[in-house]
Amino acid sequence: MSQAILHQWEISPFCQKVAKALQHKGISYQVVNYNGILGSKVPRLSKVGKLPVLDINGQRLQDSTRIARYLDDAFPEAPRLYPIEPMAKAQVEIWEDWSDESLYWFEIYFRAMDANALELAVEVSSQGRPAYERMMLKPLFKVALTTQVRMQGLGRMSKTDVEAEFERHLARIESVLSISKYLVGDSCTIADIAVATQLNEIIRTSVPMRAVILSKPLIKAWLQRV
Ligand SMILES: N[C@@H](CCC(=O)N[C@@H](CS)C(=O)NCC(=O)O)C(=O)O
Repeated sequence: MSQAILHQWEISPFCQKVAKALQHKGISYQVVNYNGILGSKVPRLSKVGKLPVLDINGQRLQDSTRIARYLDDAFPEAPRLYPIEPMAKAQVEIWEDWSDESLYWFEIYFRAMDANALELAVEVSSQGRPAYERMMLKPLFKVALTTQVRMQGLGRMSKTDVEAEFERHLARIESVLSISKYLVGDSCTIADIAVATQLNEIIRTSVPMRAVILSKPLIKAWLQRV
């Protein structure tokens, strides 16, 4: 197999999800980052225009879930991301979809609504780029994230209500981890990778939410395992 290339933003949970999925499968890869103004090249990488994009075996794949499925199909001998047993597989896919489509918005909310979190996100997203690009990125980031989260709906809710909903999600994860080592059964799957990468991105930039997440002992230990 030729070397896989992951086109990514370091700050993107979906890109981190693919990086961890590749590591789980034991596939070596190189990373191309689109920090700062290099982000203007992303729309040319695929029709959808989002990251992650993975070049592998002469193919270009877009979307973290499609990539994860491909990795299991193309490398069946390596540790699986999705279980074979249908009920477990369905549960894994539901966790993954919930994480990508719902949990993700909490991360965007906590970044858009907190000046410190936004500052950290801009810092990571402009690493290796000239200082003026960082200055340009900050207002663009703020407008993009705020608009997205308002359109989605969380951005129109009170901070207290959003934090209470997030706490409920954490309580559910903590409760599942009190009966099994991973989210579905006793081995790490894409469910764990998808949820953990979203939580890790919240931990990375949101100081208040970092404390909330890490106050859950089972989640804290599980994040270290995943
Ligand atoms: N469902 C996609 C979501 C990817 C996604 O939303 N990526 C964001 C970065 S976190 C992106 O590329 N945003 C740029 C845009 O929407 O134009 C996946 O799982 O890969």
